[in-house]
Amino acid sequence: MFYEKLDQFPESFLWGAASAAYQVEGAFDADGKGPSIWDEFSKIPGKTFKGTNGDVAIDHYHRYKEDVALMAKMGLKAYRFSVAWSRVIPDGEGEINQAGLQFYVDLVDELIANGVEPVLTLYHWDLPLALQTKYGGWESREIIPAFKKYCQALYEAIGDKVKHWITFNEQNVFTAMGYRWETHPPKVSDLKRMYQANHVINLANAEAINLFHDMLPNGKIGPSFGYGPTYGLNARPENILAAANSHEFNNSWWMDVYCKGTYPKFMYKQLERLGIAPEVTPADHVLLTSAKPDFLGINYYHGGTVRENRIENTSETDVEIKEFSATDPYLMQPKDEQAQSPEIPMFETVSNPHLKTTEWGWEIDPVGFRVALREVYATYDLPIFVTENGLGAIDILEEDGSVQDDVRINYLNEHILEMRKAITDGVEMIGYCAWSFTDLLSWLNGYKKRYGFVYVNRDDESEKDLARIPKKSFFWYQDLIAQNGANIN
Ligand code: BGP
Repeated sequence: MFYEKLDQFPESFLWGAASAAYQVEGAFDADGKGPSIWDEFSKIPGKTFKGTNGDVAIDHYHRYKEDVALMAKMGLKAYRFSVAWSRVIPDGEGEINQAGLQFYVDLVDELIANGVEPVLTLYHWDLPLALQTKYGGWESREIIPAFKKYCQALYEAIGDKVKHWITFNEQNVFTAMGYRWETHPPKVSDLKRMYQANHVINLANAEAINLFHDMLPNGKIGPSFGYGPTYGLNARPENILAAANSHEFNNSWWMDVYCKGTYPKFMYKQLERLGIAPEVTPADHVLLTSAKPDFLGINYYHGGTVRENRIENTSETDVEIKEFSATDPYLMQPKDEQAQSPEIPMFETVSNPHLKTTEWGWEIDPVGFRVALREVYATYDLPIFVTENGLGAIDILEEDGSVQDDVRINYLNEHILEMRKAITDGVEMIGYCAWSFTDLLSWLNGYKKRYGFVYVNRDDESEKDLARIPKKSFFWYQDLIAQNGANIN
């Protein structure tokens, strides 16, 4: 679709940036906080890049006022952050730790006082360790009342001060990494258990949404999903069918449950055939269909390209097959002993010959962003909040104290332009949070892979002085916000 002139961004559009508790806060045992599964996992030798962890991270817990002051200076309209469950309820289900809860109340107040709208994520992967030990984490339904209690504590303490709430961050990613690929806690490699845990999370998500609507009828709540469009390698009908399979496998498996309360049929039947489908009781069905999100959070990094499954495909052999990558949470490709995987008969993931990649091998696909926004809006008819999008890169602090991150500026510019086109197409959007505001800990890539508008002076070996230094992209985004994106053409 070509336009002579693009629509303006809505006046109320929330230009934001995002983070997650474990990646920024540090203070891992301060003021009564209990351990999370990440506090334990990151200490296991060989599990994270150079053994990095979030013990100190960028010490946002102690420096949040300085960080919020920088947000205000930038003119940021929204800041998405997550709450560490074990800071609020150290063992996940017992007494509330008032000091931990107070940190988030103070953060929210500080943001509001500085004209920045807080956007709160309830769960960004740092499950209280006690719940993992006691119940086996998300594999047990016994965790659901604990999650509800935690949500209730936040709904009560923060209430209408936060308008947009996120339930789960990238359920597709943390279940795959944690229960299939063993690259996140609880380091399980078992598909049946993965789909079971995923189902329990769906139930917890539905409970959290229903409770929210009861307690805070003026607020908005929804999940944040790691969405990527799936392309067929070319117009071969077999490859188009493979792309449809991949779409169901990678996207609809979660999005349909969030929005319609049911699992997509072809994928469910495929899992049943393999004996790994989750058990859905009639009561589950009632719960899942009763909980409706008010908007959809979309995290966009890249999609994937597929061709006909490797069992039937005999004609196309000259393309590059995607290798399994332990640090790319999206569209991983099973091989060897993982070959008994449900996607083997469905599709095969290949490199896209039209796309360049980042230093970490992630495809750069701004048009895919527009495709994603349109697909989601056309299918589910809910407003979209982009809750993550950004470029991980190695940034250099120059001798003159500047960081010339033009590569990031180009990346964001191209993606925001496609978002503007999607709005012109007719997609209803609430806002856009770049990942991330400051540099922060990458789960598996330490402090080397940076995303922020603000450089943080630390590396994998040393905390240095943790100084905050605005990068060139900081001033670029500041200018963009001041013009409400009118300069992005
Ligand atoms: C998303 C996560 C974020 C963040 C981002 C970048 O999947 O929700 O928490 O980590 O990816 O990922 P990475 O740090 O692996 O490059």
